[in-house]
Amino acid sequence: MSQRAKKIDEILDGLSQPEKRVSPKYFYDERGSQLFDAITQLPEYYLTGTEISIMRSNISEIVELVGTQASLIEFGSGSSLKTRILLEHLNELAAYVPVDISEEHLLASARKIGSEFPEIEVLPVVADFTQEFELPKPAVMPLRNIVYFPGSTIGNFTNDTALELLKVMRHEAKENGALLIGVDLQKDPAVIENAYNDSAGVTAAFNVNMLRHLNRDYGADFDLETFSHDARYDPDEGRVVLRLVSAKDQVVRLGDAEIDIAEGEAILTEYSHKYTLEGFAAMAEQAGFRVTKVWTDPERLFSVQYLVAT
Ligand code: SAH
Ligand code: AVI
Repeated sequence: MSQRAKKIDEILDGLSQPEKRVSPKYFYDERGSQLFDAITQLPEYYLTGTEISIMRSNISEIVELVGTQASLIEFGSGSSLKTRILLEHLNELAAYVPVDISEEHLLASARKIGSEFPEIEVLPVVADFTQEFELPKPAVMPLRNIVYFPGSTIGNFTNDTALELLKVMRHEAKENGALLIGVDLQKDPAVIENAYNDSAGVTAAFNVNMLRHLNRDYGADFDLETFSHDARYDPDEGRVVLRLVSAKDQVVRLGDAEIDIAEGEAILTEYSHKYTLEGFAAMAEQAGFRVTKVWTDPERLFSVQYLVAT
């Protein structure tokens, strides 16, 4: 079965569930990656600015923990924005390995990083990191692997799948490796909800763009005008729920399948979990990591954490 046919099966399977859903990884075609970059610049989207300021304020300590001649493996690297802070300060990096599903965007970002940091070997990997994938071997033998997972992308996975993903990262970190991860924290629900309902409508465009991606690459015929963005914070579950709500009864085609969607019915497109420090540490421990350092901002909106393999 081709990769495309497998993905169509996966999408149809999600759309056949009692609560229709499509994995958030389908946000990220080239346009989706650009819209995400635009989200990071929004005044309401506190995550990126806060994480960058935490990284900058603590960079000496981070550099000391990472040590020399490490291989930096980034999951979901996007535009590698925050990585630049690390690359500017880390000593004698063995290699930088950005891993992302958004092919054109990853390759363009990796080329740019390569020209900005000619002394660093940049080895991009186009892969879905929830499936098995091979890591390239750097020319210089790394002394240790540091997995980097910024942006609180971990929050886009349910508890079970987040644990599985942390186990994959633990496997890649190997015996003396570590994980440097950005984790968004629970806080005033209004602050969180605002971040996913920006006044410029960029998050809405990002959400609806998933349907454009499904139309173009997987032969669907969603009428984009008939779906609207919905984002709410569920304090009991500690997560934002993103949905696309249909304005009418309709039938959508995808390959040979026909999907009935009722007026007011929603397609779940993303969860964005917000953690407590204790809750995240407990999950990480189950995956074979111990949290050794947590940096936060003065308002404790966001955290950057350093975990060692146990
Ligand atoms: N790390 C960046 C980008 C975060 S956006 C930052 O912190 O700003 C999430 C990134 O993860 C996107 O670039 C997206 O393409 C990538 N991504 C999401 N799901 C993925 C998957 N299953 N496999 C590989 N990459 C994925
Ligand atoms: C990539 N990820 C951590 C973002 C988030 O905040 O959950 C994706 C996003 N969805 C809407 N806005 C941003």
